[in-house]
Amino acid sequence: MFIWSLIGLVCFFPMLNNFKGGVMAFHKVSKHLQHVRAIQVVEDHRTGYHFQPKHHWINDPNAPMYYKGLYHIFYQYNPKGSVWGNIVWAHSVSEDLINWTPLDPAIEPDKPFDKFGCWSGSATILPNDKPVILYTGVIYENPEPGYEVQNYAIPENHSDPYLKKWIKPDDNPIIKPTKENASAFRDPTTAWKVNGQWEMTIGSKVDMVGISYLYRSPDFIKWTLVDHPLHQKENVGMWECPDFYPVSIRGDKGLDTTVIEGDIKHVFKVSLDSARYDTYTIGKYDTKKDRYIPDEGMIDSWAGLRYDWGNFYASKSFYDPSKHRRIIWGWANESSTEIENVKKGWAGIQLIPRTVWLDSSGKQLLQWPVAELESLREKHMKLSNKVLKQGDKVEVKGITAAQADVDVVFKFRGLDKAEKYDTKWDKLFPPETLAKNICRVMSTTKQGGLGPFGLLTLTSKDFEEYTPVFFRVFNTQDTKHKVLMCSDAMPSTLNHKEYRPSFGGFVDVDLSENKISLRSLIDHSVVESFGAGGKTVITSRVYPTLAVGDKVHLHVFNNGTETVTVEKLDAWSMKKPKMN
Ligand code: DQQ
Repeated sequence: MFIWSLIGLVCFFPMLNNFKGGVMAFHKVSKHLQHVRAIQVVEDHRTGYHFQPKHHWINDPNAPMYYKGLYHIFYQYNPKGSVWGNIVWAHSVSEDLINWTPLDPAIEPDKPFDKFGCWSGSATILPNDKPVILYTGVIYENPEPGYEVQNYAIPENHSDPYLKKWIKPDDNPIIKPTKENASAFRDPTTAWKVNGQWEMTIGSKVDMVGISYLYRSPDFIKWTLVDHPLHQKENVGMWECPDFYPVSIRGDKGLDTTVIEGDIKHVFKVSLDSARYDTYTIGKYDTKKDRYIPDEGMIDSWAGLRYDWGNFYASKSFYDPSKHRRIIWGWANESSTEIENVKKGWAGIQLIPRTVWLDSSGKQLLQWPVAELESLREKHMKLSNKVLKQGDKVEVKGITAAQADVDVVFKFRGLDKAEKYDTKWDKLFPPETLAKNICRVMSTTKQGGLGPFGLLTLTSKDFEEYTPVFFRVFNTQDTKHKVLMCSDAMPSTLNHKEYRPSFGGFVDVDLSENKISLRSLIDHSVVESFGAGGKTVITSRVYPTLAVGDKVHLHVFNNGTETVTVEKLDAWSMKKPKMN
């Protein structure tokens, strides 16, 4: 016991320094724990319907694709322990993105060109239905994090819809780094075709300049570095897991990566290693200059748009031709300590896959959980026209509140009571953490005007623990109103050693109908919330001590002087799918 506490202390304090944008900095390398196999799987905070293997550590989703009637997801996995290390490409398949069957790992570090790591990458489906995976291999460990090259892998048998066996041909590596970026050169994207050649991009940096190198190939095997990057940006640090794809400007249908012209815009997403979140811009792919150019007004920096304002990283999208949609997968790390992860025998989940499309404003993306998730809904409770005065909390009874899907529309009489936006916040907090800092200082217990109102998820009986997801509307001088959405882990657990960030994001929503919607996917230690139809999304990981299993409650609440009405609330218990 004493030894565990000692290790806990030693590991916990340095870890706090690693929290920058909210989640942990580049995979912490804890060699002494990498081979500590799970002796048990602690169920308390394990998710019921999110993607998880049976045990051990997972991180980035890799090469998602749809092939011969099956969805494939590969992911970074440590088969030997519950911290990052010994990474292989684990592999699962599904008919519906919800029920998953595990297969043997597809790519393992057993060749000179990936001996020290099989890191992230993507799939491209070449003509005649031929998938190819591009991934990063680490070939020396020194200096850390290693010397990174790009490899390819192909299926042994194209007629096998499970794509069980992958071959790593001996002409790998197909791309080597330059001297400048040998240890910051990873995560190749899905390729597209331009001017008769294949192109793809790889994440990198030089000093603090984030770079997305562009590579070109006539045959997918011989790749040459193009003399300019697809995109680059100073003062942002390493760009991991870039993603580059077209979105339609007419409606919500997804597009294959090979679509490069027409009524489209392009999305360029990177995972910011130094800040630990996924940020994107919307812009134009100039096929003549062969460059990506963000639209005017896009913030191309740490303060830019995010898929998710909470615990969400290393995402990857793919085009699903069977339903004409683009889907993104994202990883949510634990925010518990490594020692806790080792003790519980597992770490990391993939969030529910989200359909993604361009908002009609053209200024941001919208995201929504894939429709197939609704097949897990069972017991259904409803509320309608429930009036919430300041201080009211109303319990949503009769469902499994620890494993639920809740969809609610709040209505109010007007915006007159919205409290004044305090401009000193703009001076106090940098733009990239402005929203989350306001959420921290203006928590649910701070009475407001219009808001805070929303959901109290994962609540213990007497409110010792709760994870609130809520809105606050502010009156500002220049724009009409600022809508803030928060997901606050601060009161989520009595275990104050846990990391409990108050995540937040602004919502660019039209309130002229005096309504706003919120959907939360609640699953034991994760709350994924979609504000205003998917305009702002926030994921929190939390570890309650009392609000566990059947002791969990769910409430709607209002702590603003303006009365708020729950116009309509639907809440469902969620079934457990077949999960690996
Ligand atoms: N995780 C992988 C890297 C990637 C990072 C290694 C992002 O390829 O850059 O597990 O989480």
